[in-house]
Amino acid sequence: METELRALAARIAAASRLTVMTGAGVSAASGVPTFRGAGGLWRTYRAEDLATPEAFARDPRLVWEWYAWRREKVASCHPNAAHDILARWSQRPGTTLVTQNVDDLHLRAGSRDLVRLHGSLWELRCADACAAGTRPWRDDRVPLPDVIPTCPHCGGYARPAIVWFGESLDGRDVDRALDAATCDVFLTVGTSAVVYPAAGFVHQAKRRGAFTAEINMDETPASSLVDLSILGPAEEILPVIDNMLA
Ligand code: BJW
Repeated sequence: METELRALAARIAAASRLTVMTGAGVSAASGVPTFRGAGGLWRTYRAEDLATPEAFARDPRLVWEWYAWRREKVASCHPNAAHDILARWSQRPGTTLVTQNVDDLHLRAGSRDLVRLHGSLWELRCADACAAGTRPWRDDRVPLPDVIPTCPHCGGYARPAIVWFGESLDGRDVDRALDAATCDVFLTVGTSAVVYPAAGFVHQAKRRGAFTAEINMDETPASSLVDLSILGPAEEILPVIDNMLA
């Protein structure tokens, strides 16, 4: 393991362009539930019932109750060592942090040049896509005053500014992530690598000649593709690599 970690640290030290893509596993040590695997959110709830536009159209109250619960949970969580180290690395020119996480813990840790592919739990937008309400607005209140919040512009329902299944990601975010896939080192951390288009970025990076690596508790579909697969918790592995860089 130490040889692998030293090899990765050497690659990172030499990289002009470093891209790190994270998933829910990075926030697990902060107490934010992951989606898949033991204790994952999808073990208790069906994605189709909660994280699709159809689910919101069918029962906005149920969907908002789920989001209110998650906002409350995340509000009491704090960035862990993995967020802190990635925030520090993000200050280095040429580094891009791409996340699938909606908890904003990378932002709270002070990350720069962050691409949030799937939106934020802390932003809302108009569910009817009224002209002024398509631009997300921030709302950190916990709890929100109304079970179903409304759009300040048209008075219709507001919804979480999160990318649900079957919805397109913001084209600008995808472009930034694809641009960052042209890099010297592409490191993927704490993601099950099954949700597209995010899961495809490491393939792009590899095709474009990047050294690719993964840090995860378990093997994923990306493990056999990457140059280096490191099994272990991100909040323990990243500090070891960071020490090797010092
Ligand atoms: C640790 C750890 C520790 C634990 N240290 N590690 C191509 C092929 C097939 C399907 C599709 C395709 N293109 C599009 C699709 C459809 C769909 C999709 O990908 N489905 C797959 C499930 C098959 N994609 C979409 O619908 C996307 N839209 C799109 O592509 O639009 C165009 C289009 C539409 C329709 C058809 C075709 C094209 C949108 C995806 C939006 C994803 N949104 C969600 C949830 C939002 C709800 C919410 O959060 O409120 O985003 S899904 C959920 O999964 C969430 C996450 O960001 C995302 C990824 O999960 P992540 O982060 O990987 O978490 P986990 O839980 O899965 O994994 C955690 C990992 O951490 C595990 O591996 C652990 O081992 C590890 N771990 N502790 C290190 N301490």
